[in-house]
Amino acid sequence: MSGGSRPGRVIALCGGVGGAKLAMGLYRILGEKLTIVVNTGDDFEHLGLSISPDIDTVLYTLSGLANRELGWGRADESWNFMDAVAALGAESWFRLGDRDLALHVERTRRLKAGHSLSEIIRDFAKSLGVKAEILPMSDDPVRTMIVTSEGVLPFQRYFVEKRCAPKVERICFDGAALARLNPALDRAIADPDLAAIVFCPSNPFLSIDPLLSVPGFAVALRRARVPRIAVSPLIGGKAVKGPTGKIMGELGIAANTRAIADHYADLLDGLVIDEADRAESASLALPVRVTATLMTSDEGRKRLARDVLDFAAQLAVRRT
Ligand code: FO1
Repeated sequence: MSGGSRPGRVIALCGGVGGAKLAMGLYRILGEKLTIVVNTGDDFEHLGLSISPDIDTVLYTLSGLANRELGWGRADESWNFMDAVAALGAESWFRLGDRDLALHVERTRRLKAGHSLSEIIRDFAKSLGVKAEILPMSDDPVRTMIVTSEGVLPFQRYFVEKRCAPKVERICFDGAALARLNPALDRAIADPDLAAIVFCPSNPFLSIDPLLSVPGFAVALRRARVPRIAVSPLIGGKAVKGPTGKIMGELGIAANTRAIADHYADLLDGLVIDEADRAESASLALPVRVTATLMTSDEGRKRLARDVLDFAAQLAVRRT
């Protein structure tokens, strides 16, 4: 994939904000040759609407509509609906912007009419001009539940309402045992043109584990005959944004790149880590690429994506 050769298909596994940044870098290079499998464990029903936060973050990011200040929702947003909801005394802890509402209302209408989430997202992507394939991990409901010191909390109650403050004891994925893997993922993995599988720098416990909890997902990844590479979400033992480091501490796991590699274990052929963690590379039992992983600009996203693809090409050569 390096040296200007034609890139093959890449599958990216992704949660919300951090993952979507690398997905965007990959999209700039690969266009329609990118398949993004997105976490739906954060999905929930709110104010009568079906919300899919991580899928929407990916859609908005790739279509250039993302709200970069908030890290979620749409740019150019107004909040008249939310103000009116709050004035009624209804729940306003989870904010839905006026423009953002369009996705939730139309998704809810179509789900009720019997369309699958995959079909709906395929159509939204087309309407928004996104050429990459965006796949919900499953069309069946999987709901991330956080077992905390304050009881069991549905994901968004923990993440948004409680601002990740309660101590995490365990994380469960309700519905996962019965969920069917998105069949399009099997097809993407079997694609002879497939060149790499990339675990975006999303929270492994909250954003990637829901994907791995769907029966058949980990098996499919193990069967893949292409390099599987993760980008560590940690820089100097801390997440750029979000509670990855805090949760690792609460679960009794050291917040370092070794723990990330151990977490994904035999699903990985290589790990990309930040310069700040270079000293840890000696303790890692798999091939490592050390580079700048902070993505503060579009150029930074594309540069990291290029690094990841170059690393994958290097690992592919080693296999042959
Ligand atoms: N995150 C917040 O911190 N506060 C919100 O009010 C909020 C609303 C929201 C609405 C639509 C959407 O797609 C995402 C939204 N998010 C909000 C982000 C989201 O809850 C999380 O960032 C993800 O679930 C974690 O990846």
